[in-house]
Amino acid sequence: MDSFTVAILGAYGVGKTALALRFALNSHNDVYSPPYANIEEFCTKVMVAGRRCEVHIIQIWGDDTSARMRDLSIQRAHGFLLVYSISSRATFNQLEGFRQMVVRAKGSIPPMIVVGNKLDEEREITVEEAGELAARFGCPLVETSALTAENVNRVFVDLARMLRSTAGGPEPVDRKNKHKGTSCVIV
Ligand SMILES: Nc1nc2c(ncn2[C@@H]2O[C@H](COP(=O)(O)OP(=O)(O)OP(=O)(O)O)[C@@H](O)[C@H]2O)c(=O)[nH]1
Ligand SMILES: [Mg+2]
Repeated sequence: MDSFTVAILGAYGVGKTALALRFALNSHNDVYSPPYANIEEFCTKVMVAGRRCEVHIIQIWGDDTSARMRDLSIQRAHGFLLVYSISSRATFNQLEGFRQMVVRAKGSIPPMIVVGNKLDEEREITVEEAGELAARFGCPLVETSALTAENVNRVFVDLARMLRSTAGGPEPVDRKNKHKGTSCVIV
């Protein structure tokens, strides 16, 4: 069975824990390490394209005081969700820094998805603006609501699918091309 570690990064309060819990508690998924024990880190299993896949979820903050722990967590993750809140420009502005943090710690550009959470709230960041940033990052954009569950399952399944298709290993930094054909998934 495929097994991936997914790290959720984003500013304080964007909904990292809410997204992880919403995904894990989705009735279609099978949480075998209960999130109640440690809501910052747990495993769930999910069907991806008809095959079972184990997803290990970790959450990461931008806290300077634990930079070393943070980098170690990033290093053991395979794929990344870079989360902001569509109702908070301050959280959107921090995405670039989170992406740099990942690329620096990994030494490569791993599969990532930009996630605009709190889709149920009043919008401060347009889809176009976020789409431009995601295109610059060379990764998809998906807007979600952990409150209503909209697109939450999809964002994890999409990432798992990306990880499966790049299972040969991440692209090295020196071969990166930030402007290569970007797929921008906007819902
Ligand atoms: N309206 C709305 N509220 C949300 C959504 N996702 C999370 N929240 C709320 O936002 C607040 C923060 O959510 P958390 O999941 O704790 O955010 P976090 O990113 O884990 O926060 P930290 O761990 O403190 O950095 C909580 O009050 C959540 O209920 C969403 O999609 N819509
Ligand atoms: Mg949290």
